Amino acid sequence: MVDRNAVYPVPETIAKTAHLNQADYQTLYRRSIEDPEGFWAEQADRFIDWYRPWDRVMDWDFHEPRIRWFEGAELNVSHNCLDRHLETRGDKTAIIWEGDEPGETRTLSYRELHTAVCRLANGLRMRGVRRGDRVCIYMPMVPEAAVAMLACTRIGAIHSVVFGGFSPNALRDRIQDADCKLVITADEGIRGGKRIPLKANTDAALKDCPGVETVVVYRRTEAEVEWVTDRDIDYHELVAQADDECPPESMGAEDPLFILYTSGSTGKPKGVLHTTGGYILQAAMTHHYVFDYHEDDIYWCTADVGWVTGHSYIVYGPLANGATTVMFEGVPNYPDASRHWEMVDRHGITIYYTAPTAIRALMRAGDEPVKKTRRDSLRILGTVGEPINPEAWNWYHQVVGESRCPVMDTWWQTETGGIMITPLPGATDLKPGSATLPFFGVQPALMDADGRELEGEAAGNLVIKASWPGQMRTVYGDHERFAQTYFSAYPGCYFTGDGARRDSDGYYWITGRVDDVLNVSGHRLGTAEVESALVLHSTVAEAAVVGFPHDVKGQGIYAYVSLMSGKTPDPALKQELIDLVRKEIGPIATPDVIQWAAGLPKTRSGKIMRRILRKIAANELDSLGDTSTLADPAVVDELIDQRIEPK
Ligand code: 6R9
Repeated sequence: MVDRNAVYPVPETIAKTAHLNQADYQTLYRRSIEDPEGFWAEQADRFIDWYRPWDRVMDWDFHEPRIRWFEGAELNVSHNCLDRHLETRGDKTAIIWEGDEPGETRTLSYRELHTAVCRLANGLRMRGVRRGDRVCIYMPMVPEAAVAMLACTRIGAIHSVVFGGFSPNALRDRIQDADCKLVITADEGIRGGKRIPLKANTDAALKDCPGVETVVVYRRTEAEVEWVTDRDIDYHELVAQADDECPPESMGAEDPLFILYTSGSTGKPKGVLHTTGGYILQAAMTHHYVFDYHEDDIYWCTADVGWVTGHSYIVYGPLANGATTVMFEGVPNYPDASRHWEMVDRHGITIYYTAPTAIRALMRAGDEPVKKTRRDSLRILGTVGEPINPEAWNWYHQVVGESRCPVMDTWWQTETGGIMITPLPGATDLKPGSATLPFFGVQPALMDADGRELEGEAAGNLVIKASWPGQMRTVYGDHERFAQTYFSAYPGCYFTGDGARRDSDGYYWITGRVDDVLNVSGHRLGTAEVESALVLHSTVAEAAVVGFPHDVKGQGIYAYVSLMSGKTPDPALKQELIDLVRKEIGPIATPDVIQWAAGLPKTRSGKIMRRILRKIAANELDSLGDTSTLADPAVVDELIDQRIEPK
């Protein structure tokens, strides 16, 4: 049985070498809140190389909202991740890459990575990419994905990485929204032995993207692909023609660095915009403290560069700190459930950062695949993406880390740029399932439904009361949506969309989203996105999508679908709807359950009561709550009768 009140103090071995102990954390945290300008100026000096200093550390107002950090300063992110390391770390391994098949590896030193980035940066320029232009990166997990990101930052182009699991239509929407002029992709990706037709997907997406002038194609599998003369160019041909010296652009601290699309509770995914100075500082500094990073660590974050975790903790944070970062192309259970642990042994990994869904999936495979490996190089473990249940935390701590490695449960979001609530290895006693305490400069608070701040032990909606350098600056092309989404619910505060509880030690326990955002295997999805895909089908009158608790995925997707009158449901139609969702969004959005619904529970004003639909999906029929306000309470009984138990 899991002891839910257990507290794990800092292990002796960690305490001996840790950058910070508990008293250091408290002193620094207090300083970061009482004198943010002084604190952040010091950190900015320490972690980042600037071409020109700032005129002002911060200038923000959540009412407008307006957020600026280090205005007036100039820097270049690729310089910070590469050039400044060359003198002391030129031959140090920057990237260890492991392919989908075990043992297929490549390493790039800082010098080699620098050259690769300069060449591609020049190649992009030859293709007409200029400062401020948007470049879409739709790549598998190969080093060239990181090279592409860094090449953009080198010339001041704004990248928009789109996860390789997204469908052509999802890719098209993102390219159109950011008005990208160039796409970097690959012939195919490979994950878990399966091929992903990235170039074919790109070709399909680009049918409706006239603004794209160039497609750069990296050959991963050498598969035969269609070729559009004049538009398409082979990655190797492009870089072969390009010079290997490329002076970095001097960028303003508030110049855009990248756009990354993420799901919200309404409408299409939003283009989260991050800027240059604040973001890179947040990424570098959190990577250093949260993982207690030391020069000889071998660091592995198992995310994909298509998500924010890959941006901040595979590429930007580790490389800014001159670390060796591992990039893995495959999946945790291919060829078997020992893969990650074998990789830990083979590469001597010391810091391992993954998602609860991966931990739960591997936990299911039992202890044997773990125990047959050594894992004695491991020092620090981390998790991110969703709440981790104490059972999974315990297994991770005891079985994977042999009770020796502290587990950093890091809470943050695409919008926050970097880690916000987290333990620090040498400073924080751990409680399984709690993200514990705020990082430097972060001021979390809990709000009740009426917008009143709750004190002490409490549960409510999680907001952040003051800006931090890595905060998103706007929704690309739609500042009003930025204001509405994050700053209207609790005026003067940033609203996270998450609920949380604070215990008597001031520890935060994130309980999950309080809006209509799903978290499926750590992937964010809006219920509205899935619903809009379903209603595209000509037979569908209405659809309502909710999440339900899923043992491995965290949440599964339960869809209630009403058909147009006269249409009759059948299994073939179900398959058509599933295919439609996969086509519109991608396989990650595949509904686990589709239940035909003659009617949906609605208020008299016509609002769908999702609360009731969630209860039915979760089979919590005793706590349906008040259904008397429904326009037609009888629909609930019918939905319950026809409920489908998820597999
Ligand atoms: C980094 C990332 C953000 C949402 C966030 C929350 C959930 C992330 C968590 C966590 C509990 C943690 N989340 N980390 N919930 N404990 N340690 O995942 O960004 O994809 O934007 O998702 O993920 O619900 O609001 P993103």
